Amino acid sequence: MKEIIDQNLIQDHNLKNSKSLEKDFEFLGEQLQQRGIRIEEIIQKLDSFMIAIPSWGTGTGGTRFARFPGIAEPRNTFEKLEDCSTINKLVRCCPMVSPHFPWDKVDDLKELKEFADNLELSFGSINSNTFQDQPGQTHSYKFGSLTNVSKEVRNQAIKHNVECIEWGKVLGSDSLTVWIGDGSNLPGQQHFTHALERYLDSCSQIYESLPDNWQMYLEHKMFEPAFYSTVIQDWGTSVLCAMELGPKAKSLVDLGHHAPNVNIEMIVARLIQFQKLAGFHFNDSKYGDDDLDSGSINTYQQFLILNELVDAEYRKAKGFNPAYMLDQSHNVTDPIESLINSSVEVQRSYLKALLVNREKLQGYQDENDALMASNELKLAYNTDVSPILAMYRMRAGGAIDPIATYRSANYRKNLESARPSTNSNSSGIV
Ligand SMILES: [Mn+2]
Repeated sequence: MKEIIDQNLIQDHNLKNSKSLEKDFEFLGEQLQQRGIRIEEIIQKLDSFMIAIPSWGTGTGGTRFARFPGIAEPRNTFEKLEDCSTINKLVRCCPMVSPHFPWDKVDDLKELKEFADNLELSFGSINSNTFQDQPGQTHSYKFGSLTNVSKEVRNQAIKHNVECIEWGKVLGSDSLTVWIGDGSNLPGQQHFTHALERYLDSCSQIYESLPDNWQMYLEHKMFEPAFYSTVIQDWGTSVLCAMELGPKAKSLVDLGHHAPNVNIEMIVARLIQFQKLAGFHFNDSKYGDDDLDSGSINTYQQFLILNELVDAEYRKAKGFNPAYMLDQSHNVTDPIESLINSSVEVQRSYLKALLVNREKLQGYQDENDALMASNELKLAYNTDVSPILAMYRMRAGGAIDPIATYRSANYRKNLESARPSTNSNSSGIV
């Protein structure tokens, strides 16, 4: 593949913007200095804050009503990696791809690993898929997978997860993310307790196949595809299962998988306290969805979540090492643009959380000064950290303005003939 986003293009764009960026960065540095914050220390923190791209997010998403594909969508895993590389070249904070099997299964996984290596990409958590039937599959998941009443069906789902671990080992991953759509659509359809017993039994068999350095991320979701009850419906059930399974099992927090108005940042604090926070699927939602771009709706909530993470970093909380990933559906935007924007929005929340003066906040808390405690958070949240984000990208070889640079490359147009439409409807969101 011809390198369409090349360094020269990025540098040409950066040249146009670098002078004003230097000025903005210097000005912000002076402002932060007055608050006792050294901007160079803050910007360095971004070096270790990386967000994985979900391979399936590179294709246009859809709803159960329709999908409206864009041009030059990736048709296979290799092309998905090309798009992930394009994103990372521009933002320099997304060097990992989280694959989804069997969607991303290729004949030669070593070839895929080499392909990723050449693009300076590595593989994040492996996602299994037992929420839909695949062509040629012996048993159907219509009535569940790991919790199905039939042992044959459960064994098929367990086998798939164990295979995912094997494939992940070849790709250099070190975690398996398990989300199941199992549940029921009518009261009485499923015995709540027996279904969860079957889940634990199935997961413990998968757990036994985990290499020593691997973790198992349990992802919950309140509803959908099951609309009356879901087996792993909330963080309580998820963490109970993680505790039953063992230290390698942890709870994954997908921002869109909670009941409305739930205090997600508090859930995050609880999971950190008990060393059960696996990581995140970042997205945003307005109603009961998990599909909108990160930071597009509830930016303060996203900041408060990152605030808990930075607090855990600050306290050097035991066992704290969460994995960050985006998980959203791009129905009307170019997925590359949404993933660029979203990764930067998560970085933005992280940066703002770094600006909170933790000693001051602790002081206000100890004095029961609710108003000033809130104002300390707001001071950080209301600071425009855009110059730090842009400076980080420029120094790392990325684009000061990644969207404008991407658009000027005519990426999709240039790939249109190489990637003809397949009318594929395989994009999913979990
Ligand atoms: Mn998810």
